[in-house]
Amino acid sequence: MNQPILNEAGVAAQVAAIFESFGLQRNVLAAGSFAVRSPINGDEIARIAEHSSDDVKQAIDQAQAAFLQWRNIPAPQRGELVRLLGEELRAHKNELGRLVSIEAGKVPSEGLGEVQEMIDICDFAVGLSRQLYGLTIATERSEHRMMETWHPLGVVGIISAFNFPVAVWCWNSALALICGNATLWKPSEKTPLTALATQALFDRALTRFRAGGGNAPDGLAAVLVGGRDIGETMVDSPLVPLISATGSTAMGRAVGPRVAARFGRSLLELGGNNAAIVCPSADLDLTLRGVAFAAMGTAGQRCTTLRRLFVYTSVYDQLVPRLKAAYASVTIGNPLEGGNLVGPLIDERAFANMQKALQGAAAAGGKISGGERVMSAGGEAAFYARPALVEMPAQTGPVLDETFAPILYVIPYSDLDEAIALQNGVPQGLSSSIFTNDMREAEIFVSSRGSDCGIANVNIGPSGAEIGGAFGGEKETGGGRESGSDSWRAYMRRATNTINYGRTLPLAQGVKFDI
Ligand code: UN1
Repeated sequence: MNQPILNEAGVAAQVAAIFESFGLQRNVLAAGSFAVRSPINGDEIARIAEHSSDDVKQAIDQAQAAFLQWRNIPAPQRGELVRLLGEELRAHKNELGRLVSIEAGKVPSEGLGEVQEMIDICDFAVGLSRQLYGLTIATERSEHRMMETWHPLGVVGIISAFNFPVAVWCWNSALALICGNATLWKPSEKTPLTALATQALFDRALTRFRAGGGNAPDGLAAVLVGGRDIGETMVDSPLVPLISATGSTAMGRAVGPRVAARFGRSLLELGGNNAAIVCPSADLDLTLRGVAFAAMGTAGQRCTTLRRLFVYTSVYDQLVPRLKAAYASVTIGNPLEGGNLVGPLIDERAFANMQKALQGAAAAGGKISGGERVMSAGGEAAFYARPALVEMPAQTGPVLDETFAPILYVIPYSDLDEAIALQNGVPQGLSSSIFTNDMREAEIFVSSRGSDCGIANVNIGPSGAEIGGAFGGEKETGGGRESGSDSWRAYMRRATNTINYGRTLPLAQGVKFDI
């Protein structure tokens, strides 16, 4: 690449134009000392203002005050605000998607796909705003009624990662808001610009909501830019009853116990070490495409990325050479230039971690194809890598870890139970797949003796989930569930109500207490 990719006339100018089109001042991009870089070429694209711990405390107080008002607004009206957010996202999908590409390095269809997830969850939340159902429960006493009611929780603290810089906020916020909560958002230090842009779209929706007669307090949803201390202040605050954190298992280990120490709730979506099993009856064309996207897409930087592949011995020699050919030919480079399927790793450290894992794999007997740095793609300060396919003799060494990079470990197997045991034999439990046309194998895989993950798919790779399902996983993945199904319950508190509409006072369990 001879010409600079990001310069004043190029991508930095695009960032400024996107900010302006969202109603933000261009000078926000030069308002402080918090440096933001694009992984596309490693260049600095902004220096923004950082929030202090005092700012965070103030924001928590303001969010708490907002919550006290917002909880009184009927849920379907709260849904109207989220509907307007969805409209803003639809209207600005291209710009926000491009900003995701610039700041997180995603190829255009994945940047746009991320915004589509936001739109989808807004639609879902709007419908849900009329469906926050509680149960009516049979009571053992006459002239009594027993029911469950769901109430807003308070301020929800959201900690998000660089790889889905905006969608994960939206999964949490769209639900939290319709449930009657206020939200505070600490985005990844690597991707604050997309957060500021998203906040601007939220503010536009809020203005329109108010113009239409809606009653929404200030401080209902705020973004806090900065480092670890911002997260720590939220994590330790008794005014933040729920912390929803997405990131590494190490981060979750720091967050979970601290929130638990004050009896707060945490919703953790942590590391994955996702596997797929390729059975003898698998449709190998479909498998090839499913594996390629799941393992190489987003440069291996999804928490759902396919990292381990167990291939039945009789199809190994048909599938693995084809996979190797796909790995050798995949287009790697600037995600803003048409046609590339694999963009950059987020930074140098990600590349170093990838190389370390590959060295560990080689030491454990792995045969590596790919994995090298692709130098011409973005210059010295950018880190593009050819995805690596590693044929391993066994599940050892780095295969047991989540390395946030495009490495696929391939291991042969000859017995389905053995393959399921291997697939479950790691500390993480996010997502999993089986490729098979044998109904029995498919059903075993999704049964209680099959995959132990939060997501178990058939003839689909482990990544790229729709928002309608509950998203999250078991074991070191943290146990939280976000997004669809009944995940909304995590953002509310449940009350059991027993109502006596009679004139006597029968006690439960037949207890007598006559005075
Ligand atoms: C993540 O990587 O943190 O299922 C989320 C998927 C996406 C979400 C990934 N819908 O791959």
